[in-house]
Amino acid sequence: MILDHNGVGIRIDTTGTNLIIRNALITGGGTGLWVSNASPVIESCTIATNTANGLDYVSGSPTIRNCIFWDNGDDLLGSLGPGMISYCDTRDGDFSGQNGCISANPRFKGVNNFRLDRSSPCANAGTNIRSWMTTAVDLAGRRRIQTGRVDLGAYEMSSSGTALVRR
Ligand SMILES: [Ca+2]
Ligand SMILES: [Ca+2]
Repeated sequence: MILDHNGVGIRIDTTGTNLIIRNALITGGGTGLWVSNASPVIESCTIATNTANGLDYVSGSPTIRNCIFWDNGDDLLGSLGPGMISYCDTRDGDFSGQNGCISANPRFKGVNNFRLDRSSPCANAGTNIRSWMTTAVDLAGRRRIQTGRVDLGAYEMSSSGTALVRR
């Protein structure tokens, strides 16, 4: 799913308690995700260049992992508990160094091209959730896990065309 919005990308309140959001690119004018009194799973998403905030957290217990929050007004806003977020890359550095989270330029391929460059620190930086990833594809239709470990964000770097292996 690519959500280029003008306002709030996805607003999750009590009616969306068990919502699962995967492999989504959320970008635009306003706030990407808004969570209140809900416990959604948000994984393998790229939430970038939202003019307000990436995630506006009010309350609830979301599970957020393997996501990139980059170049939003505030990437993560609100008092998220440390157990709610793992294996994410944020520009604002929230939770960096905890639960596999980092704060490093994801090296997108270009403006409005949120695929990862070969030098991206988000490559192979995620945690594999084999229950759904093994047979899944990324936002571009490529295998979700390549080179043995999932990448952060909605796009998996293709393993084809990688450097020759010397033996
Ligand atoms: Ca923040
Ligand atoms: Ca990978």
